[in-house]
Amino acid sequence: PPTIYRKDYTPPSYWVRTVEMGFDLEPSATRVATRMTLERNQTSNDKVLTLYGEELQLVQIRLNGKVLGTKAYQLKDGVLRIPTTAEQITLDIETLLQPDRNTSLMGLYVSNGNFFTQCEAEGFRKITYFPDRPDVMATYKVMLRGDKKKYPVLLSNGNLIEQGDLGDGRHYALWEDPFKKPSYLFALVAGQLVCQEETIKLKSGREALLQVWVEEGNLDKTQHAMDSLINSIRWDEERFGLELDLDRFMIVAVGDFNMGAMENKGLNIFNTKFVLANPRIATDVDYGNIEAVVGHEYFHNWTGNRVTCRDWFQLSLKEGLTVFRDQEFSADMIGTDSGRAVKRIDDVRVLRQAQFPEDAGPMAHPVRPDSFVEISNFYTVTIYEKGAEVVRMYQTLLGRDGFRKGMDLYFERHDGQAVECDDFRAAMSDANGRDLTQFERWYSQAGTPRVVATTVYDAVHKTYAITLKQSCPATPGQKNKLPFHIPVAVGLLDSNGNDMQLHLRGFPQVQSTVVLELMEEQQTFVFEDVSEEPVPSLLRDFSAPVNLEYDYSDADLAFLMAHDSDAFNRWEAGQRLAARRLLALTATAQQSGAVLTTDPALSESLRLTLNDAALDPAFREIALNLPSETVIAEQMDVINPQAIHQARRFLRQSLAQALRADFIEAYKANQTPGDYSPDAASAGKRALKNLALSYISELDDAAAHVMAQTQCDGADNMTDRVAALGALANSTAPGKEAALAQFYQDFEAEPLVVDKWFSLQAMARTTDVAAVRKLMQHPAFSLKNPNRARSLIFSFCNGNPSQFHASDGSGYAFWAEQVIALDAINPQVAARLARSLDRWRKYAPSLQSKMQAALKRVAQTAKLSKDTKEVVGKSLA
Ligand code: B3K
Ligand code: ZN
Repeated sequence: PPTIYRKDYTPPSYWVRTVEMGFDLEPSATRVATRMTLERNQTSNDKVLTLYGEELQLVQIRLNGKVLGTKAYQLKDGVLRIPTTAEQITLDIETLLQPDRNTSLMGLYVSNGNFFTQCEAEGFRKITYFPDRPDVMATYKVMLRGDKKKYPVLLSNGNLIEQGDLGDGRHYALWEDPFKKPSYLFALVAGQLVCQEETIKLKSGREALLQVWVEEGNLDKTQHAMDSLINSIRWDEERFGLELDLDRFMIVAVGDFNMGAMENKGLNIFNTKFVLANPRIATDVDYGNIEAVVGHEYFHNWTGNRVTCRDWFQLSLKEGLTVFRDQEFSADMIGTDSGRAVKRIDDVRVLRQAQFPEDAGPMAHPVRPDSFVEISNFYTVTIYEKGAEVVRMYQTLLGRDGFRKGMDLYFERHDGQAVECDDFRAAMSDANGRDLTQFERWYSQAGTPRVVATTVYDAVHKTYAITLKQSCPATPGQKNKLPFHIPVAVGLLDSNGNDMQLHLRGFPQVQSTVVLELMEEQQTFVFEDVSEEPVPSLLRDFSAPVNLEYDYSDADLAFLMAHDSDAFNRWEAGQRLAARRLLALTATAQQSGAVLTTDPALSESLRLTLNDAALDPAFREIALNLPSETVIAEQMDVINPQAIHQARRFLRQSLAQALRADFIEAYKANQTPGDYSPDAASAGKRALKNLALSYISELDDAAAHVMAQTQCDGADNMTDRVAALGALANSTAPGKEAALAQFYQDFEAEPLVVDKWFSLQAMARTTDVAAVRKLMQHPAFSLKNPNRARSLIFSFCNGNPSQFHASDGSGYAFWAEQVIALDAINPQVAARLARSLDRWRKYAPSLQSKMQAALKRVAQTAKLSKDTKEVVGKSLA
């Protein structure tokens, strides 16, 4: 398959002005009639109109009313070329689709008897031939026709203009979207659905109808999504002055979906996982995710839809920005400073857990990639999460008001346009009179920068010098990197643990946190009037997506853990201390016959945090969580998954022993009696309580078993139930099998909970490949449903490293089998799973060779999708 390059971008030869579509919905044969009016792009010299189509049965093409014979166009490899230079064209295209056989879940497909679409990035071409590229924007009018009993609800983008009966049991609905949009934002939904609705008044006084559509029987699970939508609308009005531009905004939940959700104009389509919630089936984390994803898709209405991407290389223009917006939204919804910090820590954890490894592996790519084979493979943590960090850095550099000015200018300049990441940077720069030329490198250079800090205190002159030195590892196709523009937020703690007032040489302002701008390879920043040697608090609030190294002593870290006014760095200090300990234990565990030993200093520091009533429970929970096996793995030259697992388990067990009484106390003190509420304070208490349970359960003794069993039996909400079941699943408790069976029986009818049941078993310590294979035999398992495949297979391959990396290579053989099986069903899902062996070169040679063999086995499979081919090809390269 060909590689597409950013440098090859050319504007389209024709603009599409209007699109009218008629759908005759039948699962096995849907007829689509499309009429588009096109206008020649005066700046183009291309004498051909180019359209794209995939897996379509072409019935007829008419140009200005005349049927086109096969000699009047060229159709090859999904590209339809019509030679023409006419100024205005009306093109009619009729296609025939088989939605019920569409298991890729791209284009038009059937899920549980209902019709849904997914068009981003290039799914519209599975519906009709079209100039399916984001810089071609048109207004759409859509006529849906179908059986009235089977498809009583007919939805598309925009406003409902007309509906009625057709006779012979069929009916129709006509929809019109007043805003011009790229084809990737087209959507239709048809089927047996019901909705919760609400009318709200927007800031301008206009009214808007909000609906959340679900299958019958799920109406008791829509309130939280509706609340989240209303909160999102209010937040965007307040924070960015952006109002909903439609009279009607719909969210529809579907059980078969490739990713989280999709921001189709006025008709967002969601994975059920990010809509359905009530205390019985959803955890606190689910509630938080639903709020974030509802917000994310809603915010796309401005950042993505009103202003969209010129080409798919600019994907982070909308995704990085919209993730930043949803992160800020979630933080504001919690409201407290400490809650904001916990949210920030959570986001950074995701970055380190998933994006840092990506940036260091064979699929590393810049936030604005230079090339791709299959764009679906580039909906990555780099585009999304690192992209959000890049947007956050503007705010760090320009301040909140400066950032807002930049946003306002961005919309003033580009509303209704398809633009580039550079346009966003220019708006930020121009609105603030700031030179952001060098900042561009965050978009063009891949890899996680490394910043090494060294300090010198001069007691005579009372100066404190911080030298920062940056570098960036080579990534595929990028050997040498130029210096980035890195905001490094810094504070200095005096010996009492208080923030010093900082006098940075050359800067008039005195503050307790200063943002140093590192622009050269190496720079020294000097603070004056520093009365004693401070402990530096570096990269506060994680002000840049870099690896910051500084030679802290254990005592420094314990001191920062106890005193730093920056909550992020309090957490960070604890993580550094724990990572240091885990790496040492891992090194020991690799020597045969070695004995692992405990570290009283670390447990004492953690005890202080655990028992510090001045800290929010949510913060204490996150601070007591040790760095994950994946995060530790990334810090090793050669990864040994079993040794890491052994070390981490040992440390958890020894903490459980040392702090048992404290954990029991925390468990008791953080009960949440009364009706369940997902608010941040209650969720934080549950999180700390369940963290205590999970530590106590590491001891795997009778008392721990009773505790977990009691909670499992008595829980009145999913958060507590699943936490207790997880503890049991990882134990040798006598009631473990019965508890698992009971859970399944109780929630058999709730697919999202059955997913949890699979996932928790997939990640349990004792679950090996054989056990996963056995679970695949369960009647509820299916490879066709992405959520289900993810819950078992992905959870095992990505979430159970010590078993997946079994020394006999059985995990890899299993992985290859599943990638191949999935690829025949759903290339996007398969290509995601294919990423699990990304880091194969970092393992010991004996494992490496087995991983390489598995990768080769996949690569050599006949009829592999280009999605999976690109991933395994790059891994092996
Ligand atoms: N924009 C969609 C992602 C579409 C992925 C297509 N493979 C969801 C989102 O980011 O909001
Ligand atoms: Zn998005």
